[in-house]
Amino acid sequence: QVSPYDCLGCGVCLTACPAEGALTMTSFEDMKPEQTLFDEVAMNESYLKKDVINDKSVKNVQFAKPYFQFSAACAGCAETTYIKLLSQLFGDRMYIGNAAGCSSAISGGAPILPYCKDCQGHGPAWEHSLFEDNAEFAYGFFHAQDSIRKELLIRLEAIKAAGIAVEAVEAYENGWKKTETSRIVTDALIAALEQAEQTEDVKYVLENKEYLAKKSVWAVGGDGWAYDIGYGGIDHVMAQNRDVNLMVLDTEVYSNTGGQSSKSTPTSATAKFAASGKRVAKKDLGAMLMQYGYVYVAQVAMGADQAQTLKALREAESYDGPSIVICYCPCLEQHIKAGMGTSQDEMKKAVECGYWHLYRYDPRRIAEGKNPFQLDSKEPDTSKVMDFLMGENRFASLKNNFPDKADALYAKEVEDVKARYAKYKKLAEG
Ligand SMILES: Cc1ncc(C[n+]2csc(CCOP(=O)(O)OP(=O)(O)O)c2C)c(N)n1
Ligand code: SF4
Ligand code: SF4
Repeated sequence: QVSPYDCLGCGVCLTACPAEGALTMTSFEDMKPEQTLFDEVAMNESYLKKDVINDKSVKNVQFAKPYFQFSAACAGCAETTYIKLLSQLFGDRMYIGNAAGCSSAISGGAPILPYCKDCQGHGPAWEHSLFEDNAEFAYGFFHAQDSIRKELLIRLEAIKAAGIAVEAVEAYENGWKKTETSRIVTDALIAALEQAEQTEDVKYVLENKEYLAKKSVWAVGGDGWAYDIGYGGIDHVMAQNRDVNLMVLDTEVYSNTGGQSSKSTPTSATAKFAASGKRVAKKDLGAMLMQYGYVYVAQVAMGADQAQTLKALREAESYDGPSIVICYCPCLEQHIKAGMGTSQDEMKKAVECGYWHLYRYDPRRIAEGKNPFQLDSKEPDTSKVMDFLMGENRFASLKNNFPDKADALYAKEVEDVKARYAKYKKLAEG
């Protein structure tokens, strides 16, 4: 059910819907009466059917409540699609640090805030960090939680020793860390303690009950943050081997300040500070962090493979260690010729030609004797790279403005693309 008052008319649903022709764009005036249905049915949580909601399939996860709704992003913006999905998966227990950038501007633009809570009062805790310290900022969330929980576990041991709610305490101690059981054992513990003798320790645990269930700590931000300004912090936090997750919304430029070049900008792309085309290859952030061996690293593009995106986000979150998911994000600043209504399709094209690759590096596989690196995208057809580049004015404009330099830079970009695939293929072969 679409909300006519909130639809931006971007047209992404028309190009992304797998049932071709199922959706048609019609005028706002015609659709206005539908708003009541949206407000009274789609937004009514009591109609959510718990049995159809699960996070294991793309279709089913869309029945889960998004805790990120109606942002002020550009129509067709891909950044919002990843944040929305993340919020559907973990929103009721998320702590988010958000680096300055489009994702913070669209998330914290008071008075219209897209983050929300559910009928039980659960929802993401969100805060805007500085541009340069977002990973450290989220790491602070992690440490605060960790310290409080250590004290809670000491109190629970004392409660158990006093013979109070022994079974519920044990179930909590064994189950709080697992995503699937955390909420269940926490609710059971709270219920048991509420019925128990109110000793000082019991009162302490109940006063701090909001900290009992497992939290999902995320640092979210753009490539300017992750590849450039905040990279030192990212490297430090990932190296600590603690349970902190990063989501990089990679638009390949500093989008929020008008499209400046970052280390993520690829060869031959034009951007501010790279008006005559970027000369050097895109930094391979994922490959750099894979070197630690204990960091979960994934690269995704929702429009190319929704199931792989879902899998990567779930794996990153469930990994009891540092994780980073790098998400390809078509953006207004890339000047896609076909328009932002094709932003999901553009991701598909990027992966088909090998401009972008899908992979997951899961350190848990090492203990199972398996290759931790899995290349999820198929062998690309690199003969289509030039078509892809010419479909976006950030590349195509180079030919008009610097005809003497363009061909050499395009050729270098094609070589960069091929070299990247060769590197990943080798990694996948073990
Ligand atoms: C230290 C510092 N330098 C510059 C800025 C201004 N600034 C705010 S957002 C931003 C660009 C963000 O780009 P990116 O991280 O790629 O995120 P995007 O907007 O693309 O999502 C800049 C330069 C700042 N806030 N702090
Ligand atoms: S995808 Fe775009 S056009 Fe389709 S319902 Fe959403 S905002 Fe409206
Ligand atoms: S400038 Fe790009 S990243 Fe920012 S809101 Fe617009 S489409 Fe999204």
